[in-house]
Amino acid sequence: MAPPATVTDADLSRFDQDGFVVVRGLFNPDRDFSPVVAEYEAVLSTLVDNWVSGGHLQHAHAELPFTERLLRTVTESGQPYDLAMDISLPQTGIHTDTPMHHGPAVFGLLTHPQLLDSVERFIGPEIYSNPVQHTRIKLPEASLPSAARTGLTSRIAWHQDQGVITADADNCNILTVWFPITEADVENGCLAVVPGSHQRDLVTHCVNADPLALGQISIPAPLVEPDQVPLPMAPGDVLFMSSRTQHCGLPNQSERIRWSFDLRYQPVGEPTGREWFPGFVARSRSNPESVLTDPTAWADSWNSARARLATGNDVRFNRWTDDSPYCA
Ligand SMILES: O=C(O)CCC(=O)C(=O)O
Ligand SMILES: [Fe+2]
Repeated sequence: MAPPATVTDADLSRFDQDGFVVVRGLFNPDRDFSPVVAEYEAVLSTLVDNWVSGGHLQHAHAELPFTERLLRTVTESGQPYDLAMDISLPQTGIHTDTPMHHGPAVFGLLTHPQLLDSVERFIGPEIYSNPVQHTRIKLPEASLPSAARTGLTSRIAWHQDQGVITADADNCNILTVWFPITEADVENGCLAVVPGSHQRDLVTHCVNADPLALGQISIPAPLVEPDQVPLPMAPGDVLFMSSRTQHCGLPNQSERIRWSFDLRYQPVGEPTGREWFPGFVARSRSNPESVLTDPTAWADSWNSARARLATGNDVRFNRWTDDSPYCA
């Protein structure tokens, strides 16, 4: 068997130069993703039970594997599923019962020792798990019911991750870590990036630059740099990306599901750009007792955040006001 992949010095130089690097075969998909898939099977079963009992769906399709079952039950019910599977909360409209998912298998991914070894190569040994972390399970756009169409389930317009956090974290070293659970290719909507764009500043983002991107905060077309490169990736591969690298998620024009996680890590002690959401210390040599190892405590931290945010205290995630001429 091949030795497990690691981040090499050449990978780090490429990251400095291009603003991203893909490390192939970092996860062992069978070993590392099976518990995650099993956890999401259970989440989907609960959703399906509710859709059936609510009269939205006739057949539970319990015999199908996860991705096929999701595709069938969502297209037949027309129901949204994204928040019930996502990690982070949405930016607005949080209620006491806003769906979210914080299961032990997802916590296991966030704290996966080999993933943290790799992250350590980029940001050092004091590692904080930033609460901007999502799973995006994208149906073919042609089959996606309109009620289920959100930024988590469809294409993602061009942006820099720095543009979607608050400005207090502008000088923080936040590393985006993106990896597919299913194959991700040009047809089903892999990421595309602009190599070297991280060497420039944050550019203007608008709230409604791209009508196909549902009010996502994104870079208006004239400010997206032309050298755009798609990044097909296989399960096991991991993309490490700077928060200033221009990137987008291509539309899923296939008949297959495209499922990925995007996580973020930064050195302990810096602002996260989402101060209302809970992060945690994932690794620390200087203060090992501060490391969170209990998935239940992690889930509890999100439960508390949701309860707090549901009281309606206004939080402001969006730094953009659309007053640039580019946003007209
Ligand atoms: O998965 C996608 O389509 C977009 C993900 C993204 O923008 C990110 O990981 O920062
Ligand atoms: Fe992004």
